[in-house]
Amino acid sequence: MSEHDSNLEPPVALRESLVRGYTPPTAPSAIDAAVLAAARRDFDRSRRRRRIWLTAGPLAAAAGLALAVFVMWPTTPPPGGPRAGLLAAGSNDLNADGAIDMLDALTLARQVASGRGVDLNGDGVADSRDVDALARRAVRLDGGAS
Ligand SMILES: [Ca+2]
Ligand SMILES: [Ca+2]
Repeated sequence: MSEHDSNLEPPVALRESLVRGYTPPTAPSAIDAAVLAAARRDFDRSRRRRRIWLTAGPLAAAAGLALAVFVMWPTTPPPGGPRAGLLAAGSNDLNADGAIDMLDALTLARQVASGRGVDLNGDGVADSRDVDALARRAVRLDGGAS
C-alpha cells in the first residue's frame, strides 16, 4: 500500500465546497403529516398487539396451571380416611402392609390428630382411646386374633 492510498481524507477545499453546496431536502407539509399519521397508526397497532399479549399471556399461564392442578389432583379419600373401609371390615391394618402393628397405631394417631380418625372402640368418637386400643391389639402375643 502506498503512502498516497493511506490518506483517505478529502482536501479541505473540496470538503468546504461540498458543505456549502448541501441543502437538506424538504418535504411538503402534507406529505410530512401523512408520514406522521402512518407512523402513529403503526405505533398504535403494535401497542394494541403488545397489550393483548400482556393480557393473554398470564391468562393462558393461569389456565395451564389450573388444568395441571385439575389433572394431578388426588382423588378424595372416603369419609373417615383412606383406610376407613378396611377398619369397618375389622382389618385395622391401616398402612396396608399385611400386619397389625405399632405402625398402624401411629397411622391412626396421625389421623386422629388431623380429625380423620376412625372410631374403633365403638364409643362414637375417634380419639386417643382408639389409638390405645389399636396399640394394645398390636402388641398382643396372639396377634389380635380374638
Ligand atoms: Ca399395618
Ligand atoms: Ca372411639
